[in-house]
Amino acid sequence: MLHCTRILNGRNLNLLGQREPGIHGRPALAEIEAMCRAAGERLGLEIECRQSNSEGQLVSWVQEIPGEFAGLMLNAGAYSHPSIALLDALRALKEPLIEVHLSNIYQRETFRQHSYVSLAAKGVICGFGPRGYLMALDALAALLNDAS
Ligand code: CA2
Repeated sequence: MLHCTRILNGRNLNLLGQREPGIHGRPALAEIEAMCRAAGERLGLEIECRQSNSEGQLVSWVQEIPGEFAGLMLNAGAYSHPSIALLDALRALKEPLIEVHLSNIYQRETFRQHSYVSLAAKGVICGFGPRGYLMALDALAALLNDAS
């Protein structure tokens, strides 16, 4: 069974690969998305990837999940830490959400060590760089297969 899965990347993740490779890794977002699509084929997930720097746009894309997608993987970037709007949208979902961060947010500034997204997530993967996206897809595929 093919499960449609949305991958959302938030604020500044379009800059990946351009600066700070020590924190976020070297690959550009397009390369990470390509890795995810390839992994999706192996895992029975049809992947759709989107990125926005706008909180409202991310909220709208989350609101489109019911009826269209089986699950969501989200790296909201800096919106993870302050966005109650995003949390409210995520809490309305019945579909599983996996939160991903490239960096280990618990080793960074205290303001990054709290994520509102986590309150709505089935699980969180952080600190493994781009590989974390693949780990999250693996987890999502297992959850969706268990449920079907
Ligand atoms: O570790 C993560 O994945 C983060 O979500 C990345 C965000 C950061 O604000 C979160 O606290 C943790 C930053 C996204 C990318 O930022 C860049 C900025 C300049 C150059 C390259 C990437």
